[in-house]
Amino acid sequence: MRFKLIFILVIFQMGVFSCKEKSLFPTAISIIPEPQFMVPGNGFFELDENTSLQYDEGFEASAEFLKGFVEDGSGIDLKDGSGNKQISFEYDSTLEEEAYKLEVSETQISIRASDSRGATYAVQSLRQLMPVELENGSYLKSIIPVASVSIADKPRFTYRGMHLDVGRHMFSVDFIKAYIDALAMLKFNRFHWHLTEDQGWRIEIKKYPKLNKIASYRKETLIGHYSDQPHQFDSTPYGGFYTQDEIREIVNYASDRQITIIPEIEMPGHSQAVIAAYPELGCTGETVDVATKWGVFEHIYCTKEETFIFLEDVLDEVIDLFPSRYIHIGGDEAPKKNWKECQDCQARIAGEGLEDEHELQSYFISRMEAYLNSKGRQIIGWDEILEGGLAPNATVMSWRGQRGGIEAARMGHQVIMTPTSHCYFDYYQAENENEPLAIGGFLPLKKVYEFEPIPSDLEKDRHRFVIGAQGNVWTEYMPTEDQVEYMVFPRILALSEVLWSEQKKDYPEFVKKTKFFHKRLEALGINYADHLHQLEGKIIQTDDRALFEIKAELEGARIRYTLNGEEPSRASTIYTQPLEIDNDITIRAAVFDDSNEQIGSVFKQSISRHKGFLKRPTLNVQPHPSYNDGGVEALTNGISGSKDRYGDSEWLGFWGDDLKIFLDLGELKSIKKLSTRFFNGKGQWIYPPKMIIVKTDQENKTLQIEDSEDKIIGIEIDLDSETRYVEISIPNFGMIPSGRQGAGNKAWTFIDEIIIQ
Ligand code: TNX
Repeated sequence: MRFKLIFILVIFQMGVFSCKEKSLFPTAISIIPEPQFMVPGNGFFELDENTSLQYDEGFEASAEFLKGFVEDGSGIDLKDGSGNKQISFEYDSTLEEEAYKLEVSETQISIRASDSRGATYAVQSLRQLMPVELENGSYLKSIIPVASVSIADKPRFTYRGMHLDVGRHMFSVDFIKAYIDALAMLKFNRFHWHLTEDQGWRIEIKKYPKLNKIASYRKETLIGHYSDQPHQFDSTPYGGFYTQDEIREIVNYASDRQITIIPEIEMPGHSQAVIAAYPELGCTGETVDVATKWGVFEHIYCTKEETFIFLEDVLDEVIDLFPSRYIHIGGDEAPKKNWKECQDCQARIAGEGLEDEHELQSYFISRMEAYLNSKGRQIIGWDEILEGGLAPNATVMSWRGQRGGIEAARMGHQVIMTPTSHCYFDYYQAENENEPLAIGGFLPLKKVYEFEPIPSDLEKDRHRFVIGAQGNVWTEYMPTEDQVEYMVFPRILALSEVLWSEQKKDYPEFVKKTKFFHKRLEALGINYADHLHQLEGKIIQTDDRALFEIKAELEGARIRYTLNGEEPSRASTIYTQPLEIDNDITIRAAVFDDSNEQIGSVFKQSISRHKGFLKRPTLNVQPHPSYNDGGVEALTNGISGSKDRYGDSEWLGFWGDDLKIFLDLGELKSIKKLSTRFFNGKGQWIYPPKMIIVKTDQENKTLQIEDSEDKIIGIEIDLDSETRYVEISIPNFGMIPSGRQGAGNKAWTFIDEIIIQ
């Protein structure tokens, strides 16, 4: 027996340490999110049918969870009580809330915490020390080796959230539970459940049956992307809702896993489905359909008394179902057009002595806040609730960048950071041409990992108001559960580290851990996206030389490349050092495995050595911090941006600014043409400018830019100048017109390379 055991352990160690992909495995111990303090020990605890389980009062749920996990995973039944090989849960008053200590030695596993949350997080870490086969019951051996380790851990932020929009598309109760399981595994503690939308109302409300008869169903759904013209529909009714019984079941399920569900009931905007059911709650009384396409709609709740009675009744049922102290009441994207033309709303403005419709929105939110406060609850709202005056006790979810969050924190309000730039999991995650259709944008794993929820320009004494961050999963373009998983995993792993772990970031190490974690996701049957074999490149400038460096996500990968227009193959040159850019070049490269097979997709990059190449531009304003990954250098680095993802490091974004770009070519040059490109993503508030003005030492030319539906607006200006200086003026498009997504907000300008020939 003893011999057999040693043999098993040797095999196990070989599996981990001397596996073919040796460099891919950081160590036998790989936990996500990274614990604050962790020291690996020697040897293993051998968990088997002689292992006993003992716990102090208050730790029943976490101990039961562990027992269930081990039994379902391996058939091993942990015995109750103490023994000479035991797992113990002990109360330790010296530890902070949510903190835990986990010690694994050859003779015992000891967990210490001061509350059940800490104990649960200890179990989630312990789970990741066990073989992945336990995740699906396929572990057949009679001993589970658990690597010795000493961990002392606690979270960085108290709010660690993930969101899911079930309005645009709806998912089964089982899926919601699996989503909650995944959140729990990664030590998230808030699930923001977005339950109401223009396209569907998803919560049973007994007092208003038409919400579930009418508002929960739409007659059809848009096919393809919103920007594809003309719009086409699938002629298939879609809908449903969660019954109150199902909701209670899910709330309890989450609570057992230390997750609080924050329900969102949107107001005053994103409420067209309700108005379809109860037209009297809108301003016009018109009968409208539940929305069948995406975007922002003008039919919003009217501010007459009836609306407030309705919403208070709805919230009464909501707070009965959800014990959460926080209730999210939306507040985003509420066009004011109908309010401007509505007698009731205008009378409300006059009667309450309000300045305008923005103050009316603030009145709306504050009134609902007062109602919820009277029931012992607090509100969360999207950052638009700052406009027209913030409700006194509101927590702000900052999504249009971090500015709203900064403003709220300065006013002493709690803030949850969820900027589109780093937290929108509905954006593309890879350059791959065959990625599934997504709303737009570009948010690769690395960018999520690099997210810092505390803005660098927020004063130190305000930091404590930023209670955490959240990943948002808007489902316009995610009709299936598989696709939700694809968009969420593995980006959620990166976000879990942002929220939990305090130590210095180490992306290469994180990528190795992600690779390791993929196996657990596979065992769990989670459809994750695998882009770990993708490449990225950057220009390195040394004195008078320009070099191009290629890097793989996983360190040590074998990269082969071509410069002759051919696809890389097993015979192509192996990349060993940065490549000289002495001309216009196009590099194609890919990662090859040990047997010389290509893994991952081909990376392709063209670099243009034009007359402005690497001449550092000067700008009157800096790019918006959310869209400034490449810095202003990106304008002249010879590289154009993606053709459909504006969030990459080549596209610079400016929000509402009139732009002036100065270029010093260093000496007199004869130039014939200036070309550049603007991104056109009206659904994401991105508009090309209406004109561009170019001045050289000798010329002054203006080009009017025509509106179009093309995603990229390329412009070319013919010139005939001997010039050293070039000045480019790009007035911002202005306010987004009514009827468009983001109406009334300033438009974004996105520009990539400025090519001078
Ligand atoms: C903006 S974020 C929205 C959602 C969309 C999302 C798409 C927010 C508060 N509103 O209604 O689904 O963009 O990325």
